[in-house]
Amino acid sequence: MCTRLIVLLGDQLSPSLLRFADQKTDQVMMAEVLGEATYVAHHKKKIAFHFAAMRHFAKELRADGWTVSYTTIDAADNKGNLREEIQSQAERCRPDLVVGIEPGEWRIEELYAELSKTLAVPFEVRRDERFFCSRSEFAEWAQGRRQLRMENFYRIMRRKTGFLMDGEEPVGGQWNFDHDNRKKAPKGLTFPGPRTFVPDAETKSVLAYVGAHFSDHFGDLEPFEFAVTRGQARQALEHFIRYSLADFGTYQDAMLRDENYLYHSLISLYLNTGLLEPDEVCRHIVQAYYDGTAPLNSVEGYLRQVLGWREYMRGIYWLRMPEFKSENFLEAHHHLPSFFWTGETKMECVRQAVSQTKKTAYAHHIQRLMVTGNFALIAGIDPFQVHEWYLAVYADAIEWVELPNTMGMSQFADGSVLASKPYASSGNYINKMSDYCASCHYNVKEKTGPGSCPFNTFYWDFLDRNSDKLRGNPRLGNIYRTWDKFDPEKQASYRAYADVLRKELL
Ligand code: FAD
Ligand code: DLZ
Ligand code: SF4
Repeated sequence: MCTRLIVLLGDQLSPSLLRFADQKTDQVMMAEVLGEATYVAHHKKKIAFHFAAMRHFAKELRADGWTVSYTTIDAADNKGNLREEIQSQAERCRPDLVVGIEPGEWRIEELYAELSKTLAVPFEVRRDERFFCSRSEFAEWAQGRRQLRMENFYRIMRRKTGFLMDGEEPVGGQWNFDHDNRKKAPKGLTFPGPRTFVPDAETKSVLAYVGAHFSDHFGDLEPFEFAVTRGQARQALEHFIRYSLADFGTYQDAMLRDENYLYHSLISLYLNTGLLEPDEVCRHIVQAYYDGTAPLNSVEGYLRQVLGWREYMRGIYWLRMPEFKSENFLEAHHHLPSFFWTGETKMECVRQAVSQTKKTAYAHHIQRLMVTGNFALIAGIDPFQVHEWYLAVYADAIEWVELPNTMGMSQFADGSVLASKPYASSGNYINKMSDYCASCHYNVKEKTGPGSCPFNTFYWDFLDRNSDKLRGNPRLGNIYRTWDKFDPEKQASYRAYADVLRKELL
């Protein structure tokens, strides 16, 4: 018997979510269920990370005095899905009230709406207070605006939180220091890499289970080096601040062969499951600037990702779901090529991004946006299939953050709601920001025809194919003027070779 039964999901591993609750009378429930591990075929590391982090969190809650009913994936009475687990725990505990916290995915939002009608006891959904901006606050900001630009939203968040603010003015006199950022990584840089952790006995038993039962899922299970507790996640953050933050901004967009992390933090999976909270991350990052250990361009650049982009993506997700998921503004219908799963392609940039993803369940933002995402966009792959791929393969992928990044920012499937123009580029951008092209089968300098970089042909073909939808975009005016100046034979050669590539690659 308990007064309230509080449901915590695998991305709600934050004690702060229990601030409203009473240890003496309330009970927490958590459940590892097959349904959550298979609604898309998640990367093995992602499943293991969630189960291991959930188990460790439950243990910490119990040590802290909470009563936790926890169903492991191998429990004989495991119901296999959240609906029945919640129903069965509610019957067992017979509370006055079941409490859920705002979930991170639309399908669970629907489940909660259904449970509030069908459960024998009242079901209440509480706000997830870990975010700086509530869903309703974002909706208010968005109302009546023709364009929802991240930069405007970010400034409001800076003012609201006071991070890097000098009264009403931004510290350093500017909101954005990107002109100091985004350099190619020169030879000779050393990268500390993220803090790694050795699995304990609990995590090892999860790894054994996942290895035995999810062997058909994408990705390598081991080595498994993620943090699985809040304490470890904090160490990972401190390690990043100490060794990488200072150079984060400058080389944020760089890509190097066989370098998985460069100066990136690898904390999105900890933030998205709640092992770290956005407020503690922002406070520690900003402190590094005041302590003089990291320059403003890096600190502001990092703050913008967490306080700006992350909150903005969540706001857009809840504003635009459920229609968002089926949008396809550019009417792209090709199937996702098999090399997204195997990495077997002669395009070195794609090979690097996919094989690294397979090994680590991680790729940094520019690999996701300008390599795999860019390829899918300009080749005309169905955005829903692209979305399902990103949701499955990255350890940090929860739909509220993955879907707007994929369907909105990367695939332009919402037609300019999120991004003011498509993130489409030829091989030139990849060559500028990486060392991939030097060892590629294709020649980035060749514009089209056999042996040329496929990104070059697909780029112009993409603009040409989507001319009726994109030509009017003021940010694409110059590029369409360039296309219009190509003589008709040159234009025809791009179109013809794009057909050849589609047959070869898709
Ligand atoms: P860093 O580069 O060190 O950045 C710091 C933090 O800023 C991240 O941990 C993250 O919390 C936040 N951040 C940075 N960019 C974004 C962004 N665009 N949106 C939201 N938060 C951001 N991020 C996810 O957390 N989950 C996803 O499923 C996801 N899917 C993506 C899919 C596509 C197609 C693209 C283009 C981007 C996606 N991102 C996603 C955003 C971004 O790529 C990752 O947050 C980042 O690569 C995580 O690595 P990191 O922790 O090393 O980040
Ligand atoms: C990703 C994931 C996995 C693999 N397994 C579980 C699980 O067994 N139980 C659970 O509560 N959550 C899991 N998660 C995270 C959920 O998918 C996430 O909580 C929902 O998508 C709601 O945001
Ligand atoms: Fe990628 Fe083209 Fe460079 Fe090859 S040449 S690595 S396909 S951008």
